[in-house]
Amino acid sequence: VLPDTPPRTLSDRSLAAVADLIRSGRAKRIVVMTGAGISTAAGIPDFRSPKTGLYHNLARLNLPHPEAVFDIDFFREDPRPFYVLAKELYPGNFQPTVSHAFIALLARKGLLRMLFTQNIDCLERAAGVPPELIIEAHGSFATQRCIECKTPFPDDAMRAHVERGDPPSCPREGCDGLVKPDIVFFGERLPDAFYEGSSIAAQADLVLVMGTSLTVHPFAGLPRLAPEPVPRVLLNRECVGDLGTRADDVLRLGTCDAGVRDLADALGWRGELESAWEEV
Ligand code: CNA
Repeated sequence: VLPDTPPRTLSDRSLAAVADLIRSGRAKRIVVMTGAGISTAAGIPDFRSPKTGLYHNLARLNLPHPEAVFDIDFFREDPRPFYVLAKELYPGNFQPTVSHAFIALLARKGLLRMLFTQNIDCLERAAGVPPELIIEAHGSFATQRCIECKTPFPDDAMRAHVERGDPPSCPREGCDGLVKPDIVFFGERLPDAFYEGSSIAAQADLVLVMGTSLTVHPFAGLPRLAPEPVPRVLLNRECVGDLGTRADDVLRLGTCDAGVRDLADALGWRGELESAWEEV
């Protein structure tokens, strides 16, 4: 449904108007919501893009269905496909994109209220977004523990196991549970930080949604928490969620990187953005 009323906060539904809002100081609690699409340019496939998506490529792992790689019951039966994937996605193998650098720049300028990410690649931290401004809604590879007794497992040993594609088991005597990185599998509860932090989305004065299909709940409900007429900007290949239905929504369809560069141009930050990205 397209809005039939003019925008109330923005002068028009354009990135230039969004840039004016930021430059005038009327948007200084920016909430960013991201997904796999901000990392595809780094070489990490997303889930759902046809042909290049992770689900498409998981066929070679002999899974009953692609989502099984993130299914806790399947993991108990056979953790090896997950460890094949973990080796591919493990932090350190990839460099942040200019989209990650843009979020870090917002933080450096004191304009980032919070980044909610569904990604598990830790590229936000690598780009320099301060950890206290990141809510990793689906967890990350940063820590790991036994799936049965929850005993933590050391980082350096984990890295070695992942390198070898060899699922570790619990270091505690008497427990032979499997060890899994603290990333959220299907059916698992999201980290407390997500539930505790989601009210922050309601305090945003500008929302940026980037590189997500907004199909995984409860994350998919976050953009709706921003009250009207808070502007919501979508930088994505396709239209997603209810973005575009409100009078102050701005859609910039295309790659996230092209979108943030356009926004940086409109803000007069382009040189600063490119040099920040080069320094990452
Ligand atoms: P998704 O469902 O695969 O959707 C990705 C979205 O991004 C789609 O709408 C694409 O059209 C769009 N897209 C892809 N590339 C670009 C690009 N370069 N520029 C603009 N848009 C692009 O991924 P979601 O994140 O929405 O799904 C949630 C899952 C995916 C989360 O649980 C993640 O943990 C999981 N995931 C994470 C990673 C990662 O950490 N990098 C990789 C793959 C999957």
